[in-house]
This record gives sequence, C-alpha cells and structure tokens, in this order.
Amino acid sequence: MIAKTTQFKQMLTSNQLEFILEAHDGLSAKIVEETGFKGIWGSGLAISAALGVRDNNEASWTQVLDVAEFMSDATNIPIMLDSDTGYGNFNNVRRLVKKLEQRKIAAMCIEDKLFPKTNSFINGEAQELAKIDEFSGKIKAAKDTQEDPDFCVVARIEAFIAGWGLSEALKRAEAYHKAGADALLVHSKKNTAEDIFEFMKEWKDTCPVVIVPTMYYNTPTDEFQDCGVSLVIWANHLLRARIKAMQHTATQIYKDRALTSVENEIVSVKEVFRLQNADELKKAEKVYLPSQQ
Ligand code: SPV
Ligand code: MG
Repeated sequence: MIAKTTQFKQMLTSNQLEFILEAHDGLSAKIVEETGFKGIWGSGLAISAALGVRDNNEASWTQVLDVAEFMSDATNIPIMLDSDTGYGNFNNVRRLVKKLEQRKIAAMCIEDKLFPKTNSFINGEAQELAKIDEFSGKIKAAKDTQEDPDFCVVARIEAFIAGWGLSEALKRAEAYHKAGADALLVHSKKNTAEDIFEFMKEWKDTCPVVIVPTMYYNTPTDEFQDCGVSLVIWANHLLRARIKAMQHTATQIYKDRALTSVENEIVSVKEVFRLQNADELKKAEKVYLPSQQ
C-alpha cells in the first residue's frame, strides 16, 4: 500500500482538483474513507466542538493529537491535521511534526496567527497575524524535522481574513513558499470566491493552493478547477450534520418518551458493529482464544 504521506503528496501535486472532507473522531474519519474520499481534514473547529470546547486552543495539543491518532488508526487514507498555529513557537512545531509522523498523519496545516488562536469566522479582522519571518521559521523548522520526505507542510495565510488584502497575501505566499511550504492554504470569509480568484490570477501555479469554501459554498466547483486550485477542503460538514441529527433525535425521544418513532430514522445497532469491525474480533477469537467445551 502507498504510504499515507505519499498519497497526500500525490493529491496535492496532481493536475486535477482533489477534495478532502472533515472528520472529528475515528468514526467520522471512517465514514469519510468509506464514502470514497481520498483524504481527511482533521478540523480544529470540529474536533474541539466534538470535545465540547471552543476553537481557541482550549483542547491541549496532546488532546487533539489523541483524537488524530484514533482517526489515523481507523483509516487508510491520509489525514491533514489542522494544527492551528503549531501550538507555540518553532520548537513546539518541531515536536508536533515528530508526533504526527509517529501517528501516520500525512500532513499538517499551520496558520499565521498567534497562540491562542480564534476561529477565522469569529471577528477575523480583530485577529493579529504572526510576523512573516517568525512564521517562516516555523515552516522551515517543520520541514527540517520531518523524516519522511513526503510529509507535507501546508502554510495557511490569514491575510484576507484579517482584512489585509491581496498584496499582503501575496507577500506572505512568497515568504512561506521560500521557507519550504509544500502548499499554501488561502483562507477567505467572503460569500464569493473573489479573494481566491484574485490570488490565483497572480500566484498562478507557483505551488499548490488549498482552499476552504465554507462561506463561498455557492461558487461552482468547476471554477476552482479552472483557476488552478489543487485541493478543496469541505471543512466542517460532518460535524454540522451530526449536530442536526442529534438535536432532532434527542428532541424526538424526549417528546415521545419512547423509541418507536426514531427507530427507522437512525442506523441499526448492527451498523454500529460493522463500522467498529466487530467481525474481525469474532474471527480472531476463533484463532487465539481456547475453544469452549
Ligand atoms: C477548521 O476546520 O478548523 C478550520 C477551517 O480551520 S475554518 O473553521 O474555516 O477556520
Ligand atoms: Mg481550524
């Protein structure tokens, strides 16, 4: 089997548009894989929300890493972990890269904000950006630390989010590319893709570009392909689907004081066992457990 890192690098550098979908635990990661996606976005927003905390580094980096490990163990496709700002300075990034590689996480994405970060869609313009040379040092430190040459470091530019515009975004893109980033994630909170199109017109195919169309979800996907984007992240849609489904089912059971009306709307217990690969354990017991009289 091709290494997860190599799979991810091939997606980034292929000349067709590729897609990864958010997951926030082992189960959702497995569902992403089964559906046919070639990769998984380990979303900081979704992982923290699933843990019941805010997207402000309230979950510690090792708590996030534990979730990523369950996701990685449950799947055979690459995961790019949203590693926020790298949880500190260059030295914290070095340690993080080591731990990600040990857990077979294929790629990390770090963003040029300050620790503790805030989600980009909350008061983005009030958010201070990291200094370009300090953030470039983090990218270089990550690239110098990785042992697998195909491990990918994606540098996320928050210039549009913070209201700095195209020239600042391009300045940062140049610097992060020079520091060794395998790709740039250009983030935007507009409800059209104009920031992305402006950026791509100037940047062309200097290096792969990753986007997150959460707010500009109405833009036809072909337009991303046409402007030269490499990878699209559908960033939080399983989390949001899960919340809606849980709210609906919880309300129904509460109102009915009975299970009849929800039974056919939810998966069977058997389906839960299938996703957990319960059959494998049954087979292993036949091999390893002493047989009963
Ligand atoms: C995430 O999914 O955690 C992201 C993307 O970082 S966003 O929420 O759009 O900032
Ligand atoms: Mg995030």
